[in-house]
Amino acid sequence: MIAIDVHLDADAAATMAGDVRAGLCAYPKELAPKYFYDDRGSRLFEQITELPEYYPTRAERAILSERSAEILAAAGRPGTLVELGSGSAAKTRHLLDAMRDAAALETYVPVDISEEITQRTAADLVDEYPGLTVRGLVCDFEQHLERIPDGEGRRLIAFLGGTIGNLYPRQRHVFLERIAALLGPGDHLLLGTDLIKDPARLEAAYNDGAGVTAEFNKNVLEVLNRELGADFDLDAFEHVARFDAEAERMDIRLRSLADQEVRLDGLDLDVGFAAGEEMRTEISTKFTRERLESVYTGSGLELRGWFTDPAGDYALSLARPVPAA
Ligand code: SAH
Ligand code: AVI
Repeated sequence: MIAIDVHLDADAAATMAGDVRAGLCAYPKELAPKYFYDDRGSRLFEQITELPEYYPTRAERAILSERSAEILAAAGRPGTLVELGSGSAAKTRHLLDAMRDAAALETYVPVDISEEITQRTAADLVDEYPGLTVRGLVCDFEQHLERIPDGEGRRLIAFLGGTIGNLYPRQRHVFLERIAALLGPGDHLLLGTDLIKDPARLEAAYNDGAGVTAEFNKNVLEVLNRELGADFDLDAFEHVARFDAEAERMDIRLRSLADQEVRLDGLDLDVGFAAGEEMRTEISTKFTRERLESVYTGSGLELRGWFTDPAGDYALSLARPVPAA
């Protein structure tokens, strides 16, 4: 059984228009990473996950393939898996397999801003897991978490891939507080986080030799051209990705290669870019266990389990709301 609720309506179009206007009129200019993910952006991200330089997906898959049964036991054998930013749910199969093997698997709830990939993922999963109910939600998880359907029984909310790292500290704090409020007694959060390591490896992961990350980054300009009638020339920008050691995050930008003016008909806006000017399109925060523990504590959550790959590149952590005293 598949039911997908789509909550990307006129409001979503207005939100995008407002966000983009504010971001392009700010100094320095900035665009939100959620706008990467139209169908092409989702496919480009899938290609990134297979790049030799991009280790986080392989590291997370290694943990899930080895330890899903242990993670699920620690999470109290949930029957419902809610996944935020689910994408293709490629690695999620390890969790679903372990739930099925424990005869617990009932419902999977993918939550993603990209409708195409969510529909494809839902269709694939009902074929692969006979009897599985898929109740998907296409929405902005920062705005519509409360639309996640209530389920019977114990739930695990998974947020994989390190996508939490794409939120600023303030956004992350609000988001985790809302997740804490969603978790009922016995429910858990399973969170994927990339860990701090040699900056050279971090920077290589976001500056791949094949140029796929550059294409993914520039895809946000394609999205604006289509959705907001803009005339960005993709060849007039270059991809930039640097590690900001102080903020402990990758800082991903598009740099204008010339003095240029861009027209956005949908916003009735003309925006000037100077040669060399950089516009941030994404941050990707890297964590330590200590830092994550303090992030959890500040949001009313407590760390209950810590699972890393053998190289210690990446961590999955299990958390639950701090029990009332
Ligand atoms: N979980 C997958 C995909 C990670 S890519 C993995 O680990 O490989 C990030 C995913 O989050 C994309 O599928 C994107 O569409 C989704 N996403 C990004 N921002 C979002 C938002 N604000 N609301 C809902 N989904 C979002
Ligand atoms: C989805 N997110 C966790 C990816 C990351 O690593 O921050 C997106 C990405 N951006 C460039 N490469 C991958």
